[in-house]
Amino acid sequence: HSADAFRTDLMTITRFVLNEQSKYPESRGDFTILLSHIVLGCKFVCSAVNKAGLAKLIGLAGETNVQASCQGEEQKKLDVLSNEVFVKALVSSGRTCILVSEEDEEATFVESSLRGRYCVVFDPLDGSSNIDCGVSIGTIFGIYTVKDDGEPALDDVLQPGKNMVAAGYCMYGSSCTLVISTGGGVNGFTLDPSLGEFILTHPDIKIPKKGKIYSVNEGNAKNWDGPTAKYVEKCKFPKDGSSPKSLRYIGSMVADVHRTLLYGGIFLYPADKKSPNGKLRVLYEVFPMSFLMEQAGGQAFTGKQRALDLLPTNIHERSPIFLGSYDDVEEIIALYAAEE
Ligand code: AHM
Ligand code: MG
Repeated sequence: HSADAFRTDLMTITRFVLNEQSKYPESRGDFTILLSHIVLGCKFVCSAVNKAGLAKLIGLAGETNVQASCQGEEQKKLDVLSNEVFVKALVSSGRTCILVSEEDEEATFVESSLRGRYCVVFDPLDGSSNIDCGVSIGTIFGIYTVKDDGEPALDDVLQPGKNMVAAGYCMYGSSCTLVISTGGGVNGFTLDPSLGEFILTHPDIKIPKKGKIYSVNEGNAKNWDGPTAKYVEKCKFPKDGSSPKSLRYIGSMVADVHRTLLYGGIFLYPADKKSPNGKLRVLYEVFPMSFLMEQAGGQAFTGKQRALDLLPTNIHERSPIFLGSYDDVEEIIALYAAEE
């Protein structure tokens, strides 16, 4: 009967979140409104990404730039466009007060007439190196509530990841998939383009306890620290009689994390001699993905501590990150502990 139920009783993301929020008697629907504005941003970016390959044909990038570095222009446009759409959608929701975007140097403080209780940190279009060849890219977001009723300040977004009230990503891939957690597990929704609605397709996602895949940019191996190098060596030449792991690396965090969540395994963006803090940004990359991993039963570790315990001091701060299946991350934790 369940197949039938799915076809005629569609669980849209709005309906799902309304159901969840109704468990809290004090809920005023603010979160649902905020989320519907995030969803609008995702739908817009999805449609823009899908048209990007046709840009020359339909004149999306503008006629003036056709000869020169048309590709570069389009790419820049898509990043900037996505950011503008998200910022405007979030501000106009009337539910936000501080926005931090990977695209903007400074945080945006929402003017008082439109101000709400939520702070949103986001990367509007992550995986920029993959745009021009049609490989999956995504949006990542995390949501905090302001600490108190005082004047909003940067401190309201410089909170540890464990304080997030929700986190998620939208992947623009072979289908458009939105994965979100509000702290009670992880759920995945797929955009039905004919309806323009995200429908629940991946209820209560749990990451396998142990996986068979590792995901890392091995081109950086020469500069890795001891534990990272030892771990990857173990993946390739296990000494306990188990089979070697497979390597999968897309270079889009959203796509690599999405596969890790569904299939299990580990995603690494470690520190190296050139970048002692790794590459990925704490607020809008490391925290949301770590939040989702923990909610799905996995772990996220920085090389020093549980990722969600980190207290950021700068909105664009970076951190090394190891996340994925519980047992796989446990191994890397042990290797770092042995270092000390
Ligand atoms: P970006 O914000 O410039 O797109 O960089 C972030 C991306 C992540 O999506 C991905 O995990 C990582 O950079 C890949 O980096 P690298 O090319 O160094 O392997
Ligand atoms: Mg990014």
